[in-house]
Amino acid sequence: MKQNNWFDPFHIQSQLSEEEIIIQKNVREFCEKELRPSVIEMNRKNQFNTDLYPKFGSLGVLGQTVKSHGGSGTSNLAYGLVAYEFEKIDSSYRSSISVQSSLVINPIYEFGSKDQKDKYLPDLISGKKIGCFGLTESEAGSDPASMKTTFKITKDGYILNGAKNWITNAPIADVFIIWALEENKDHKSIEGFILEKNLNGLKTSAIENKTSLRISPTGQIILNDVLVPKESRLKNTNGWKSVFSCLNKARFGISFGVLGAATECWMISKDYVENRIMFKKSLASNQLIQKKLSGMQIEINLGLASCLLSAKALDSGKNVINAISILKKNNCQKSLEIIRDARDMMGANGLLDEYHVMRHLVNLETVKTYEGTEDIHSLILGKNQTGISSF
Ligand code: TGC
Ligand code: FAD
Repeated sequence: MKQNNWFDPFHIQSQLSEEEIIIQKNVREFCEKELRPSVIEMNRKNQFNTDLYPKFGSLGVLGQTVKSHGGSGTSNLAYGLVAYEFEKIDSSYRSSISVQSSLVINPIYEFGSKDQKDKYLPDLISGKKIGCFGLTESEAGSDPASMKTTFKITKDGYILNGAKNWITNAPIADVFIIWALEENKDHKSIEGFILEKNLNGLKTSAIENKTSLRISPTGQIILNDVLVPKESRLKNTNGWKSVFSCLNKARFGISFGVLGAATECWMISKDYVENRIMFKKSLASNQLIQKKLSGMQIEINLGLASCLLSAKALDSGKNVINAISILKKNNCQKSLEIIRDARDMMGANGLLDEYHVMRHLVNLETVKTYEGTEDIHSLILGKNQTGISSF
């Protein structure tokens, strides 16, 4: 029998292992049960439920590629599929797992001492503790090397001063990964520190009234003469390379994730136009509408096929830095275009939050900006192509 495989024309599902299929199915069921029913209300209230973290932990999606300390040791491809499923519901929920996994558990696992791993990883992987990653500052976004946060070496450890801004989870975090430059040094060596809440001189505040990614708590971290012991430094980092290696992981997840949001909006608008009667026939029977639907199908599937290729390359130990910049930039851009078309096809109803599409659209404005803006990824690719830095 001829099969109409319009949803998965490249047979991506057939490229997944049995384990990856099961993980994706379990995560999809979890998201439908635990996240979807309250997503509109949580977005309206600008609220995140911290009780979700232990549930994410039990589901095995925190630090899922880590092979010790309770991590499930899955493939990177499985991590991408999880991001895809979470972002179908809301980019905020994908952010909550991306930050904890790629930006908190990952640096501790890659660059931490045995004691640091034993102390922090089990609670972060189980979701008992929540983490955040402080790189950006008000005056140092795309160019984090201009940061003002410093550390000074003392006989007991380090003293940190500075202010981080736009930090996911800062207002709810127990564990803070903080990046700082050595005070008064010309060579400006970058170091990472693990800080805990309630330290003297560490304060956080929330950014209120975000119009995008409203479910995800975002905030500032103020460090005022924060004294931390020697053991707080991540000992095995190697300059900026180490910082960027954390970003690679998060950007990889985002590349899959945004396609989840786009797929969701594709399906919502497809259902809408199939059922909406205008000019005495269904909207779906118009050529212009079908062209938009096929445009969505094309870009989502090309995006997913490239994500699959890069995930397989990553899982076989290949360098995928350029692929990640291509995918972070292109998938965000294409997903935003798809979601705008979905909104348009639904007319006035597309503006209502109960149809979800507008929420995804404004969320993707954040996703396009964080983890390297769209233009910064163009410039990274340009630099790697020509050998000339245009920053
Ligand atoms: P550059 O000279 O290019 O590089 C310095 C050193 O780092 C190495 N490197 C990398 N290593 C691993 N992976 C990568 N992707 C790397 N990119 C560069 C590079 O080889 C070099 O090593 P070495 O040995 O030669 O010293 O540095 P630059 O200052 O010119 O870089 C500029 C730029 C613009 C690329 C970089 O600053 C950048 O990526 N800016 C964007 C900032 C950003 O993405 N911030 C993200 C903050 S975290 C966040 O947004 C979390 S949101 C999370 C959520 O809620 O989901
Ligand atoms: P800017 O760097 O000021 O950029 C403004 C514009 O100028 C952009 O269009 C950019 O592309 C363009 N631009 C910049 N430089 C150039 C250039 N050389 N050439 C041409 N154009 C250029 N950061 C963290 O460290 N941890 C987090 O957990 C985190 N979570 C976030 C959550 C949210 C909701 C948001 C919105 C941001 C978060 N960020 C986080 C910060 C994020 O990484 C930065 O916002 C991002 O890196 C961009 O920096 P910026 O906002 O200062 O923009």
